[in-house]
Amino acid sequence: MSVSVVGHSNPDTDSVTAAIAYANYLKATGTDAIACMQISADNLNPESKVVLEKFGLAAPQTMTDAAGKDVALVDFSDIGQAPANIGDANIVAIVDHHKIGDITTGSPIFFYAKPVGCTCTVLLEMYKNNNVELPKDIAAGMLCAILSDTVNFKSPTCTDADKAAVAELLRITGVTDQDALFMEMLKAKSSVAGVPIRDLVFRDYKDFDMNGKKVGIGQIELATLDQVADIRDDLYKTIKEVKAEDRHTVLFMLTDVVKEGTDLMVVSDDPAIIEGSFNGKIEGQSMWVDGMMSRKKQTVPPLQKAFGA
Ligand SMILES: [Mn+2]
Repeated sequence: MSVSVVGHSNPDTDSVTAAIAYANYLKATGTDAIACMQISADNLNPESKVVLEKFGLAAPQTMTDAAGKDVALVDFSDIGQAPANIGDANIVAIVDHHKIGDITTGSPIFFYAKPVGCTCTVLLEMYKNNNVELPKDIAAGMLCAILSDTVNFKSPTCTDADKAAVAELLRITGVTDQDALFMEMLKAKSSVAGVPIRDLVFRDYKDFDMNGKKVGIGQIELATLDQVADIRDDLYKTIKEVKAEDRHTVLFMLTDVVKEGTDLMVVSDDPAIIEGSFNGKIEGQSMWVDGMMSRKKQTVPPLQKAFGA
């Protein structure tokens, strides 16, 4: 049985290209493998679509049920992000760059994780350490994944290892303009044209329990805030509705990747606690937070502290 290599649910470019890159690695080292993802190709996010098309990579095969399969996980190790029936699968390997999740195994497996910005950075190291030939098209996919996960090196999750991996992948692929490639991906990713407002709010959204208060935080990354100028009022109206459902606070991060900051839309029972968390003043619908790029690293921790969670 070949190994199905699969990334997390609602896959991003790292989960898609890491599945392709690790499946190729396994095949090159004598284990039959297939790249998979938990959605159909039609439902790929716009950024990954552009990446696959641009470099002529085939979309991974759809796999939503892991029962009875040999599987390798990339870019996650949480049951909640796994295909259905992961408990009835035979997990043979995990390659990741997140905190260790709640997946357990009945026997020893290959487990390789590093605190770097992207799974593809870890995979490149594996290719190099084991002298496995890396095809140009797959290298290009890996390059895009690192630029995406690290927001072109601007995310605080980016490490020197990610930068070194990008330098190496630029050399392998012959891509000369890293910033232009990133902007092309960013424009695809941040395109809001024709997207229903509620879908936009929930495209990258998480609820958090902060000391018993439900706090929702959504984020979209933009090449410029002008992209949402026409829909700001509709966005605000929608997050007010989401807040009214049962939440203490809803924040919506309009992150300007070029200016490296976030226009933070705020609807809260206690706006002062939000202002205090980020040392700013809400003017109208939002407050500008200079340098805020990462929900995980920069938005959630100060809030948790302020809420006493
Ligand atoms: Mn990742």
